[in-house]
Formats: sequence, structure tokens, C-alpha cells
Amino acid sequence: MKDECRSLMAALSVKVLTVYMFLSVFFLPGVWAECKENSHLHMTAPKKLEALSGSCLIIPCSFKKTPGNGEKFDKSKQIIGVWIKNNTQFVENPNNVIFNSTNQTNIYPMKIIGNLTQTNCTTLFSNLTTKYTERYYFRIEDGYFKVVDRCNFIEINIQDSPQSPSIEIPADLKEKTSVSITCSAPTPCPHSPPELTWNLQADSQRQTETNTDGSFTTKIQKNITLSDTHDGFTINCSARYPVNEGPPKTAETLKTLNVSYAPKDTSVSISPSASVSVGIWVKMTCSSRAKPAVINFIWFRSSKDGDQKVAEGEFYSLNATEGGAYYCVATNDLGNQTSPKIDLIVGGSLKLIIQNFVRVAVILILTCSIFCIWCSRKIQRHQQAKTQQKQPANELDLQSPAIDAVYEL
Ligand SMILES: *[C@@H]1O[C@H](CO)[C@@H](O)[C@H](O)[C@H]1NC(C)=O
Ligand SMILES: *[C@@H]1O[C@H](CO)[C@@H](O)[C@H](O)[C@H]1NC(C)=O
Ligand SMILES: *[C@@H]1O[C@H](CO)[C@@H](O)[C@H](O)[C@H]1NC(C)=O
Ligand SMILES: *[C@@H]1O[C@H](CO)[C@@H](O)[C@H](O)[C@H]1NC(C)=O
Ligand SMILES: *[C@@H]1O[C@H](CO)[C@@H](O)[C@H](O)[C@H]1NC(C)=O
Ligand SMILES: *[C@@H]1O[C@H](CO)[C@@H](O)[C@H](O)[C@H]1NC(C)=O
Ligand SMILES: *[C@@H]1O[C@H](CO)[C@@H](O)[C@H](O)[C@H]1NC(C)=O
Ligand SMILES: *[C@@H]1O[C@H](CO)[C@@H](O)[C@H](O)[C@H]1NC(C)=O
Ligand SMILES: *[C@@H]1O[C@H](CO)[C@@H](O)[C@H](O)[C@H]1NC(C)=O
Ligand SMILES: *[C@@H]1O[C@H](CO)[C@@H](O)[C@H](O)[C@H]1NC(C)=O
Ligand SMILES: CC(=O)N[C@H]1CO[C@H](CO)[C@@H](O)[C@@H]1O
Repeated sequence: MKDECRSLMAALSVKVLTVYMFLSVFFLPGVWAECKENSHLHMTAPKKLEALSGSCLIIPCSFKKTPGNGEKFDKSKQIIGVWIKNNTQFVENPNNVIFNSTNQTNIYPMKIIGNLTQTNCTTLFSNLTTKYTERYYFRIEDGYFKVVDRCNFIEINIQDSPQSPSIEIPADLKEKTSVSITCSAPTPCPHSPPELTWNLQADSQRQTETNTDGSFTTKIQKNITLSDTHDGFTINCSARYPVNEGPPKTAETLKTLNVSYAPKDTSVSISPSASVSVGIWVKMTCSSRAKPAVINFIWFRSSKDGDQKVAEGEFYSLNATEGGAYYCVATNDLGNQTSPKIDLIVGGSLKLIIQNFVRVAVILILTCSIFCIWCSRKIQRHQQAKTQQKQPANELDLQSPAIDAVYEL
């Protein structure tokens, strides 16, 4: 019984092992085995490439041959470069050969533009459509050396809409510093690079640069000296890619500037008013615009002997006893700003004002009355004199009592 069990177990484990080996040979990726087998050819290219339908794609590519025993290069023949697409399990299925550099016309619109004798397999892939989204393997045929690099393949992804450009802004923006802002767009097809536009005036002309992996990027750049007005500004960069047919395809990216700045527009407001009576409670408020927010407000009172610090904090309340000029200084991490001075005028109390008013009024009334009485008397006398003048001429005499009366006054 025990023996039977043991042999059954042994049989089972052999079967399991066989199945596993079968799987690893035929179904599991088995990449290690393929890579080992084909290490004689090593292709170097970006692992993934994105491209736009209706445009083209440059595949940056180079390779290294390490011939094994019996593999000889035939110098009399030209080196053949072959691209194989991968949509079946066996990459060497002839149906998957979509480009052979000896052919004038190929199944896929590809062209090796690199010099194969200089191990440059750079390829131009034109008239792209989304159906070319595939995995691509490279093969070299040079005399008896005919090898596919199965380890290093390229995933080419062709899409109907372009990738968004990217806006590069240095971190930690501060006012009064000069920064360089760049908008860059991937450029799969440097023959027809995207046109870049943004809501900043570009300093430099559009430039197409080569990246370290051989792919391309188109850029525009602007150097700006930051100020608080740039804070919250949204940069809108758009890339227009020309395509074979129809209008250009566009993609845009927005990025908002986050600029920190020292306090601005610092001012003092006063309540109930800048002109108050003695003994009134006055509240002053210091306001300022700053990023990051103001961490400290300091209040000063100006006087002949210089300015004196009187308080700290956003608000300053005081019992109005005497007037003076006050101001505040707002401070944050980036600096400080002094507000304009505000004059606090302290008058007498209401009671005092009324008393004064009454006193003035009484004096005025008295003066007026005396003057009026004097005036009316004078007019009276004058009229009396006139009446006497109208009497007969014989009575007109310098010693007339009426005239005497006038002189009496
Ligand atoms: C590529 O073309 C050459 C010449 O026509 C041919 O000898 C070779 O077998 C082709 N290679 C592949 C992988 O189709
Ligand atoms: C190369 O040309 C031959 C005939 O001209 C054709 O049968 C073959 O499919 C072509 N190969 C490729 C990869 O286009
Ligand atoms: C390979 O060829 C392409 C196209 O001619 C060229 O732009 C590139 O500089 C070449 N690469 C190297 C490494 O020479
Ligand atoms: C490719 O490179 C080889 C060797 O450097 C040179 O002889 C040949 O003229 C080049 N071919 C082309 C088309 O530039
Ligand atoms: C690409 O397509 C256009 C028409 O759409 C055609 O004129 C041109 O020859 C094609 N180019 C290639 C390389 O196939
Ligand atoms: C912008 O600044 C960078 C360095 O910060 C400098 O290399 C570049 O020449 C400047 N560009 C312009 C147009 O001034
Ligand atoms: C960005 O700019 C483009 C053209 O300059 C414009 O069509 C688009 O509406 C703008 N986008 C936003 C969100 O403002
Ligand atoms: C702006 O930058 C400050 C620090 O510099 C940060 O605290 C704040 O969250 C940022 N605001 C936005 C909207 O990114
Ligand atoms: C202001 O001070 C005066 C005298 O110092 C005092 O009589 C008055 O009550 C105070 N007013 C207030 C509102 O505290
Ligand atoms: C404001 O800043 C200046 C210069 O940085 C400094 O000299 C001054 O003491 C500051 N004032 C206050 C009230 O912090
Ligand atoms: C998409 C596709 O068909 N991929 C295949 C490419 O070839 C390998 C083997 O070389 C397969 O494992 C993949 O399934």
C-alpha cells in the first residue's frame, strides 16, 4: 500500500514536471531561453514609442553583432535589415516579416535611413495608422549570420490624438527671481515637428532637440522675471501637429504659476473714523496682500522724537487721548512693507464743543443786539433832522434845535 502510494506520487510528480516543461517551452514566455539563444544580435532602441496617425515616426535604432561559431559575414553582400511584427507566437513566421531592406516596396511603409554597415538601423515609419500599433523585432542578415533579437523589441503605439505638451517651471517660484519656462512636445516625426504656441511671448525660436534615447522633442522657451502679478497666471501651451490629410491635430496643456511675494498694498484703516473725540475707543486694522500670508504686523506711532513701536498684531485698539500719525509694517518670509501713515485727530468731547458753541452764540447775539440798537437810534435822529429841514426857510437857522439834538448824541 505504502509502495503503491509512493510510486503513484513519483509518477504524478514526473507528469507535473513534464507538463511544466511543456508549458515553459510552448506557452510560458520563456524569454530567458530566447534571449540566450539570440544574444548574438543586440538591438538598442527605445522600448516604447508613441506616434500620431497621419504623421510619421523615426525609430532610433542601432545594433551589435556577436557572431557565433560558423557564422561568417559575407562582405561581398550588403547587410539586410528586417523588421518583424509580432502578432503570432512565432516571430519568424514569414507572414510577420513586414519590412526587408532589399525590397523596393514593403508591406509596411518603412525605410531604414541609418547606415547598416555603421550598425545604424534608424528607421523612418511613415503614413501611420492605428493598425500599426504593434511589437516590432529586428533581424539582421549578413552572409550566414541571420539572427532576430528576440529580447529587445519595440512597442509602437499609434494614436489618433497627439500627446499633450509639457510645461516645465522651476519649483518654488519667488518674486524678483528670473526663471526659464519651457513648453516641450514629443516629436515622433522631426520631418514635420509640431507648431508650439502659448500665451507667453516666446524668447527663442522653436527648436527640435534629440533626446538621449534618440527620440526628438520640440521646445519653446521664455525667461521671465517674476512679480506678484504672475501669481495665479495660467500658462496655456498648445501643440499643432501637421498630418497627411485634414487639419493639424492639436493638444494643449495648462499650468498655473504659484509665485510667493513679500507683502503688497499694506494699508491702515481706522474705525469709527480718523477724527474722533477724546475718550473714544478707536480700532485700527492693518491689511496687506502677501504670499505666504503675513506672519507679523507691527504698529508704530510717529512723533518728533522718532517712531515708536506701540503694538503687534493685525488690529490695534486704543482709547483716543491725543492725536498722532500711525502706521503698520507687515512681514512674511519674503520681506516686509510699511503702510502709509494715517493721522488720528482727537478733538474735545461733545459736551465741551456744545458749551463752546453756546458761548460763542451768546456773545454774537449780544454784539448784534447792541449794534442794532445803536443803528436804529441813529436812523431815528437822522429822520427827525430831515423833518426839521423841510420847515420854511426863515426858520432855517444854524442854531436850530434839531441840529443841536444831532450833536447831542
Ligand atoms: C529579405 O530579402 C532577401 C532578398 O530578397 C531574402 O533573401 C531574405 O530571405 C529576406 N528575408 C526575410 C526575413 O524575409
Ligand atoms: C518583398 O518583395 C517580394 C516580391 O517583390 C514580396 O513578395 C515580399 O512580400 C516583399 N517583402 C516585404 C517584407 O515587403
Ligand atoms: C543613425 O542614422 C540617423 C539617420 O541618418 C542619424 O540621424 C543618426 O545620427 C545616426 N546615428 C548614429 C549613432 O550615428
Ligand atoms: C555607410 O557607411 C560605410 C562605411 O562607413 C560607407 O562606406 C558607406 O558609403 C556608407 N553608405 C552611405 C549610403 O552613406
Ligand atoms: C503616404 O500616403 C500618401 C497619400 O495618403 C501617398 O501619397 C504617399 O506616397 C504615402 N507615402 C508612403 C511612404 O507610403
Ligand atoms: C534663458 O535663461 C537660460 C538660463 O537660465 C539661458 O541659457 C538662456 O539663454 C536664456 N534665454 C534667453 C532668450 O535669454
Ligand atoms: C488655450 O489656447 C488655445 C489657443 O491658443 C485656445 O484655443 C484654448 O481655448 C485655450 N485653452 C484654455 C483652457 O484657455
Ligand atoms: C503654492 O506654493 C506654496 C509654497 O510655495 C504652497 O504652500 C501652496 O500649496 C502652493 N499652492 C498651489 C495652488 O499649488
Ligand atoms: C478712555 O480714557 C479715559 C481717561 O483715561 C477714561 O475716562 C475713559 O473712560 C476711557 N474710555 C474708554 C472707552 O475706555
Ligand atoms: C523690513 O525689512 C528691512 C530690510 O530687510 C529691515 O531692515 C527692517 O528692519 C524690516 N522692518 C521690520 C519692521 O521688520
Ligand atoms: C501580441 C502578440 O502576439 N505577442 C506575442 C509576441 O511573441 C511572443 C513570443 O515571441 C508571444 O509570447 C506574444 O504573445
